[in-house]
Amino acid sequence: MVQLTILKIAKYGPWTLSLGSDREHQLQMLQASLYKDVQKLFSEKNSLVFLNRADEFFAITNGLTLDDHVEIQKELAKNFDLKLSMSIGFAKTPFEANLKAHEGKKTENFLNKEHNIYGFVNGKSEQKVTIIHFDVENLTSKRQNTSPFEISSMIFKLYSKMAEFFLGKNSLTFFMGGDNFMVVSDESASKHAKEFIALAKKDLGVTLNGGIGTGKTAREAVKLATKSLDTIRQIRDSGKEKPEIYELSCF
Ligand SMILES: Nc1nc2c(ncn2[C@@H]2O[C@H](COP(=O)(O)OP(=O)(O)OP(=O)(O)O)[C@@H](O)[C@H]2O)c(=O)[nH]1
Ligand SMILES: [Mg+2]
Repeated sequence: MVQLTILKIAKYGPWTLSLGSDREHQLQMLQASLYKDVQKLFSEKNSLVFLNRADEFFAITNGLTLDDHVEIQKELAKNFDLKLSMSIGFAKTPFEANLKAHEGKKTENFLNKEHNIYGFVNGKSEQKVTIIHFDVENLTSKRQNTSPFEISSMIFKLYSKMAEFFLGKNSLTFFMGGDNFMVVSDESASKHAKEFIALAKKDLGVTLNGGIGTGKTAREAVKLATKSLDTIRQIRDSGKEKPEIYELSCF
């Protein structure tokens, strides 16, 4: 079971208008500081937060209870005038957990009205999450004869293809910066990762490495996924033939 929490700034649209038209720099600073606090508060509870269009975040919250969410809302209220809504969902796959969270908000299924928390919470019941950390092989060499903006264009094409492919596998893809992507996956991560690595090579001429991690919490899964990716690099740098994917699990 994967549990995720969708965080959204409440009544953000009308509030942004209240700032007048010289507002973009203020909005960017607010979004960056909000992200920093949200990542800090959730990661302290062994979750991990993924940016989704800057005014919305996806936290993978395996093992977190409703009380944990209330605690985080109270902390955020100390630092920000704006309020966040939280919608929690859990399911066998990340995409279905996202649907449950969405349904909880849409049908106003309150878990805690005072703190704007909706949805369905699994808390400390059976939890398991698999995350794939993808990284482009040797992007540094591409920088020699391709300009920064053209690199970005290629990375976003790759992001678009990856998001679409993994959505078809009930999995959620996030861009982490640089040439890094993370996919919150279902249980068939290695099969799907291999398929996508072949597709990216065929359609975009991009070589990817995929580190896979399975843990009880998001932080544990991400730690193992990144360790897997670093293991691929170590094998490559030792002169041996590198595997395309590598997998570690705490189970
Ligand atoms: N989010 C995130 N970004 C990273 C991480 N490691 C590196 N980066 C970013 O990715 C960029 C590219 O670095 P690398 O992927 O190490 O460089 P590379 O030339 O592609 O080398 P290899 O991936 O080892 O083939 C860096 O400039 C960082 O911005 C990571 O673990 N997480
Ligand atoms: Mg790379």
